[in-house]
Amino acid sequence: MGQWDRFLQPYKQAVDELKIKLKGIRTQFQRNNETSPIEFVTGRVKPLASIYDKTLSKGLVFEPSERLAHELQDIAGVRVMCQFVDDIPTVLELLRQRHDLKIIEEKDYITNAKPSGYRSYHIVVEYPVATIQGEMIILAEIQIRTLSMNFWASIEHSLNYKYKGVFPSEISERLQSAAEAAFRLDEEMSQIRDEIHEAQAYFTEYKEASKPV
Ligand code: 0O2
Repeated sequence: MGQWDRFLQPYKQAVDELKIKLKGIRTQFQRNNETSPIEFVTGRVKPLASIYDKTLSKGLVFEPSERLAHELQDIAGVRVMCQFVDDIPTVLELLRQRHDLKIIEEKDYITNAKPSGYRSYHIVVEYPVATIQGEMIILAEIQIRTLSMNFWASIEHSLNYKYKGVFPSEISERLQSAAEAAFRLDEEMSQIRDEIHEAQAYFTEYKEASKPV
């Protein structure tokens, strides 16, 4: 096993465990026939190429080290998608109550969107991973956002990759206006949230009732 594989192994474990735990929250709500504030969860260990880019931009040496583990807080990254903006504080509260992770930093890019138009709520957590050498505390970043924020961010991320952050002005303007549209979509959906929840509960009951015995 190479030194990078060894270094990244506990991050992979942290991502796998956090994904299972966060998906578990959704399952528990569903079992109680309650609407889940979590729609779906994804996670990834930062690819080596992105770790390399970030070490360059932060003036760090590209090698597995304590310093790198401390400075790059999103080597382990998990994303929680919610239907409504109001679900985000609910998810945060559920995470604050847990004893298996410790929130050490919060960045609210929803109240304060980034100049790009990016909106999301980020928390950095300390997460203990049990390894055969003993317990290791891993830093992980959890991004909590609505489906609409996620749609915008994933499109912008792909374009960013293509244009390396320097967008032609027309694309830049379209992205700004798409960010405003995504914001308005969240607002509109919040207005009819109760109606949507009722319809979803009805649909779930209907699906359960029509399952073959
Ligand atoms: P990837 O591919 O998702 O890993 P730093 O972490 O030092 O770069 P900062 O501002 O302290 O900077 O971190 P921040 O903003 O809390 O988290 C950075 C991550 O948030 C990014 O990771 C993206 O996932 C997301 N993000 C932040 N700003 C934007 C944006 O304008 N557009 C999009 N699409 N995503 C954003 P990476 O490493 O950039 O990418």
